[in-house]
This record gives sequence, structure tokens and C-alpha cells, in this order.
Amino acid sequence: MIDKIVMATNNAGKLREVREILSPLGIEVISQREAGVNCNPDENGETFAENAMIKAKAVYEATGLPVIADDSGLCVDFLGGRPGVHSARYAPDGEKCSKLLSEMTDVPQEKRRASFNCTIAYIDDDCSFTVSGECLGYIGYEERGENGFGYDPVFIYGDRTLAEMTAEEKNKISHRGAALKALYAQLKRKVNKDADK
Ligand code: ITT
Repeated sequence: MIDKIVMATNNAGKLREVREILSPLGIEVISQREAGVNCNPDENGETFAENAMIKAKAVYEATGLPVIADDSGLCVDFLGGRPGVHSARYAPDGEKCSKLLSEMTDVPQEKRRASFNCTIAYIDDDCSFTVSGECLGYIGYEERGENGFGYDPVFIYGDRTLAEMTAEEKNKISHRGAALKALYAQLKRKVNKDADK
């Protein structure tokens, strides 16, 4: 099994969650900065998968080590899927939730459905692939909770926002948790295949 992976990200919240999920499985995740790479490629893809691959490739080319990159975002039904792949650029951190709430004033409960989506790209010397995960919920009417990052205070799953959940609770139901579960299954298959060669 791969025991050390570089994560191509500048987002501390993502890095923390990926570490929490993969380290109990025996995979050490180091940040691109810890790997000595400082890069922020232009995320000009039209899909989460394209952008995840752009980020993973840039760091793989710089390090030659196994790399993962996460491209994720919030898709709101009422907004025709926005902010989607533009979630990071929608507003500065600290203003994302308030801007979204202001776009959703007076929108009734039944029209507030939304999904968090996450695609993770993986690259090493002999393969590259993407895996995805989704978390379905809806947008609340106010910010609630102190945990998590990004849009967590306005995204309701069940009867709580993701920011009201512990890290462990969020990771069990989140888009990122689902994508990482699929990644782990793929890596296990790859190891078994290599062992059969
Ligand atoms: P990197 O590209 O460096 O990884 P980024 O923040 O720019 O970091 P993205 O381009 O993938 O990442 O943008 C995704 C945005 O969607 C992110 O900045 C958050 O605002 C939001 N987001 C993604 N996952 C989230 C989560 O689990 N909870 C809350 N917001 C999330």
C-alpha cells in the first residue's frame, strides 16, 4: 500500500480533513508546502475532475511522488448549480456564507436543496485516476456552528449544519469522506494487482 502521499492544496481545511481520514488507514499525507513545492496552477477546467487533475499534475511534475488533489464545491439547485467549480472564487473567505444567504433571501425551504461535491485526482508513476463523492443537503437561513470551513455554517445535513458537527461526524457523511473512501478502495485494488504481477 502507498504509505506517503503529497496533497496538492493550499487549503488548510481540506488538508486537515484528508489527514484525519487517511492517517488511521496508515497513509501519511504531507502538504505540497512540506514537499517543498509552491504552486497554484490556473484552475481553468470546466469540471471538478479537470481541475483536480490540473492541480495533481502540477505537483506530481514538481515532486515525482504520489500526489492527490481535491477539487470541490457547493452546487445550489436554486442558483442553477452555482457556485459549483467557482466556489473558491465566489467571495473571499469570511464572506462566502453571507453572500450566499443574501442570494437566497425569501427562497422557500423546498427550493433550497444543494450538494457538496468533491473529486480527488490521484497520480503516481504508473497510473492516474479520479474518484468522486457527494453530500446532499440544503442551504439554511443563517450561519450556524464554528467547526469546519468554507460553506459549512450554511449547509444543513439532517438537522445540523456541517459546522455544528464534530470532524468525525462530518467526515462520515461528507463529499470528501465519500471520495476518500473510493480512493482507498482503488489504491487497495492497485496494490493487489501489483502483488499478482
Ligand atoms: P486548493 O485548490 O488549493 O485545494 P481551494 O480552496 O482553492 O484550495 P477549490 O478550488 O477546490 O479549493 O474550491 C473549493 C471551495 O469550495 C473551497 O474553497 C470551499 O470554500 C468550498 N468547499 C469545498 N469543500 C468544502 C467543505 O467540505 N466544506 C465547506 N466548504 C467547502
